[in-house]
Amino acid sequence: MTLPPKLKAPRLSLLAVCLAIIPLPPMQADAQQESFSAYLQIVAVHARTQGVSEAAIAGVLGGLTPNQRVIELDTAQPGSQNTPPALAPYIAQHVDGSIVGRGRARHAGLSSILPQIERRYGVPAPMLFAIWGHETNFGSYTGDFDLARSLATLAWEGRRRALFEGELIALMKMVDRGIPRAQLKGSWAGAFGYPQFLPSVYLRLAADGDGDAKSDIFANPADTIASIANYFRDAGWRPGQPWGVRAALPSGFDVPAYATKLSAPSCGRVHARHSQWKTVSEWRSLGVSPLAPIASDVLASLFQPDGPGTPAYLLTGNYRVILQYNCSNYYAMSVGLLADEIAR
Ligand SMILES: [Ca+2]
Repeated sequence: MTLPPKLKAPRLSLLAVCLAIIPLPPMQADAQQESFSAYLQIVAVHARTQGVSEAAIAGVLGGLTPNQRVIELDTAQPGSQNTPPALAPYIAQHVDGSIVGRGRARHAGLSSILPQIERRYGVPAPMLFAIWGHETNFGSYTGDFDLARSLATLAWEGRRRALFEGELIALMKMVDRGIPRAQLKGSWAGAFGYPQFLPSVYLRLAADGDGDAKSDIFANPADTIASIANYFRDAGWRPGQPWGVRAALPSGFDVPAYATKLSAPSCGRVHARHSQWKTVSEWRSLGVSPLAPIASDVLASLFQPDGPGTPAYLLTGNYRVILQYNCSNYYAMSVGLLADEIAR
């Protein structure tokens, strides 16, 4: 998802991590001065101008009340920490033998269609299963918040009104496309289905993986895998490049000496932890040795998340694609490493 939120209720991951790094404006006092029902009338007007049917507007907005729990979850987002927590414990917890085993089993179960999905989208299948596994444990939890109520509450709350109102209207467009209103359940932050797409992402990128002309990311593994692949292709995945590789550093190598001088337009605190870009051959000439195959002309940044003496990685542009799905180094590193394990 290009935009932050992909949160689900039980786990504090996706949107939570993202929002932790995006400085939020303070709660707008005036945003909630209008009543919830008055605000929904405004949303209805905006939806009409975008061609949403009256039936979908009424179906989505009818009878909604604000969800206090959503506001509590949103305002309880962790603040920015000066020192990011160590990566290794997170990886140990999120890339264990059990999720690797489930990922390999899911991969094997879809093996007949994976070659064509890899050809069509150019993304290696293990990466797609790693995303699916991290998002919803392969569909075992997708959230049971009413999406309309969550999105309307977040929009009304006002801190990111443009984002969430757009998603609420996209939800109405899903109803106009024939998705039953009752099926619109997901995370408190508005993401849903096996890959935890936001409504706008669903409208743009949900894909059909099994050839039945439906793009069902609520219950169909093949469609889920194709949809994640479509997301990755759309986000600029470069076929044939790894997301990153482990790298050996010379003793005493001064990683901070190569700190980036760029500041990323969004999600800056995540990107600021990666070094300057250099080609793999330039890194080699500095003594940095990739420990897995990667072409010499590929641009990569160096990342040693837990400091001197701990694992270091050369990250390619494809790592940034994982970050677009969810802008967190913890998320992206665990997805990349899980994909490597599933592929092994
Ligand atoms: Ca399908």
